[in-house]
Amino acid sequence: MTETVQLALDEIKPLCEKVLRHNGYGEAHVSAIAHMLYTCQLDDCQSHGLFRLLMCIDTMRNGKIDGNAEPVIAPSSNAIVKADACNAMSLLAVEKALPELINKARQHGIAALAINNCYHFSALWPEVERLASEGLAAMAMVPSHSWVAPAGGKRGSLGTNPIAFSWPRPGQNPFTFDFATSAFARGEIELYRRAGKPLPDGVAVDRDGKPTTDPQAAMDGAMLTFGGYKGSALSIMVELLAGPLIDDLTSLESMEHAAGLGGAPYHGEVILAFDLAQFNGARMEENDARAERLFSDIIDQGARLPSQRRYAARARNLERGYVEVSKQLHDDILKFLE
Ligand code: NDP
Ligand code: PYC
Repeated sequence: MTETVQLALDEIKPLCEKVLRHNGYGEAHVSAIAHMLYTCQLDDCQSHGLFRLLMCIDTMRNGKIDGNAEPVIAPSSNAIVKADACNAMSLLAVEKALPELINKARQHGIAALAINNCYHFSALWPEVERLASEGLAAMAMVPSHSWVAPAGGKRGSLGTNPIAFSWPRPGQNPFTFDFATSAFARGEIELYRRAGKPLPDGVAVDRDGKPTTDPQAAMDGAMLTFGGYKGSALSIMVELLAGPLIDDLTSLESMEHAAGLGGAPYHGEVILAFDLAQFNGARMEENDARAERLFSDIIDQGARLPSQRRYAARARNLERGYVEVSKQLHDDILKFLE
């Protein structure tokens, strides 16, 4: 069994902040990144919680990222907000640009935020849930590195390309999903490798294009999309909407940019926001009730909604006041303070 350590909730952010600061991130980025890591760890998102601190530090050590850049939000008269992260992590740009996205969605009914020139390591659900907390439905997408083979192929062309969606629900947590379009996120494969566990079938092929359950062979070979050609097509859509549409890099280009160094992929991000009030006018209540009827019909038959596990984990961790992380990860994080 994996050895774990308990981290009190009020220890998590200070630990992340100390490590990020010690490794060259400026205060504004320290705060934005630590907040994201805390938020994900609180919900037991093991692949994109504290584990991603390792990717943040690797990225800094590779020497290409700017740990102090101030994002620039361009003024616009249409429903598109453009934010230049200026070669920093994406999160500060998102934090600065979301208020303008919310304004524009309320003004136009639908609006888009394009973030350019960012390193990206994080889960997307906190961003779409922030918009849901404002009464907006939202979607977010990013490419990553070209680790994933298209359906029918055997070498990486596509990224792990997550899609997140959130729908606000009056008086309760939103309906949210957030997953990679690859069968497994890269972070999940890394966790299997660290734990010395074999992958399930259908996640990856090795360098020779043969199916593999060995995490290292999977990382050296190519990952597969979920749902065969359907996941593959969705992944291509993410490449297009969060790449050429917003004048930024595809996962292939992000991989080239990395030039063999590790660290976070470098590309853009697109976030869409929909104002339910503008779409519905006086019929908001009826349409909220119709959405709720659908959710009830799903739950009543014993199925669960996405994010229910996460919300339950959050409630449990808040109640007990700590999270559990693997000792191996905790030790690795502490090494970054040496
Ligand atoms: P998972 O496969 O762990 O889960 C994805 C979603 O499906 C969650 O919303 C989850 O809800 C839901 N879900 C899982 N099981 C069920 C079920 N039985 N019934 C209903 N819903 C279910 O996600 P991934 O490993 O693909 O992605 C994990 C994270 O990694 C995401 O947050 C993603 O944004 C991030 N990521 C980031 C990338 C980047 O480039 N920045 C690249 C790839 C991934 P619940 O949480 O409640 O279980
Ligand atoms: O888990 O696939 C992943 C990932 C890529 C970049 C950040 N996370």
